Amino acid sequence: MTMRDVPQPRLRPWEPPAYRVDADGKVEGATPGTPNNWGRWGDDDQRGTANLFTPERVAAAAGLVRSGKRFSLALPIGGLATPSHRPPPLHLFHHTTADRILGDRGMGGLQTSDDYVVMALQGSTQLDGFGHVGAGDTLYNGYWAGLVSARSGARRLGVHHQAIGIAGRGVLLDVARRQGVDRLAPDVAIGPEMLEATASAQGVEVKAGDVLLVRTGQLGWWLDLPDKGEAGIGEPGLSPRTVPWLAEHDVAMVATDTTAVEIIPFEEGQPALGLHIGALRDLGLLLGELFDLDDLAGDCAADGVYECFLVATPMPVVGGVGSPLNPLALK
Ligand code: UVW
Repeated sequence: MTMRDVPQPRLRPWEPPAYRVDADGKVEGATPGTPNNWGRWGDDDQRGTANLFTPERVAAAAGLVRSGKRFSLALPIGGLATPSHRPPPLHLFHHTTADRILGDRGMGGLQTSDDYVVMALQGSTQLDGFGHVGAGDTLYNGYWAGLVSARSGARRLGVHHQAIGIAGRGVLLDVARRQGVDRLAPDVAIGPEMLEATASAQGVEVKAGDVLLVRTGQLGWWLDLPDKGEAGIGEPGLSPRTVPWLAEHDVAMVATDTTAVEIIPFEEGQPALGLHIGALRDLGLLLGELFDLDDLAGDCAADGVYECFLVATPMPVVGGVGSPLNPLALK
């Protein structure tokens, strides 16, 4: 008896890259796409558009809180199926009060419980860190994509650099409602003109340092689907054509109620992951995914106020390339 043959993994020819990486982890001579923010906050900047959350803007945004209403824009971690191509979170317990009741005398019989969560940091409502997506072997600010390794994590641009948090003026752009639908069809690519039209219909101006919350209705639709198998893989989202518009308005973050911010499958004629590359790599623009915007949107439609104080604290995972978030919108 012999063991069955296992097919050999496919191999491709490989040549060492034709560039050098300097002692700061930068690819020498690397050029970003246009527009970009490389060097804007210093050659060693690792926080990107989070620099736009200036003390003045944070204080002004805090002043938007009038009624004291609070909305969590997070999905529950566990308990519900979540639309992600990543495995669901694993919630494990080390010991529990039930163990004690059943006779385990550990910890002197004290009735305590401890638990763990094992999850993809990109698997729920989350922030994309700058180590998450690169192109042409480069990341934001010219850092080398080779700095993110399985052994060390992101040796530059780790998500822990965002630990002081996301805090600023949140602006909801309810594109679905503006289009008169519960959910945008999966083939709808949101371009700059749609963002502009939504903002003007809502009577809200997008300003520098804002967190844009773009609602497509996709997440609520997916959560209500009795048979998730019918969902398919397509979802509406931003077109890479919005990147110059986002740069021009100098927004600090864009978050959507979809898994990828950008339209999936990618828009015809646009590069794969073009929005991610233009935002994360070129602009150092924070991206938020799977934000649950429905309750906030209902409230904004009712009172006609589409701005809020938006606060979210990324977990300081050293060298992480993303972080789960529990964003709070305060009105
Ligand atoms: C990828 O899967 C590359 O991106 P995201 O999880 O940000 O949609």
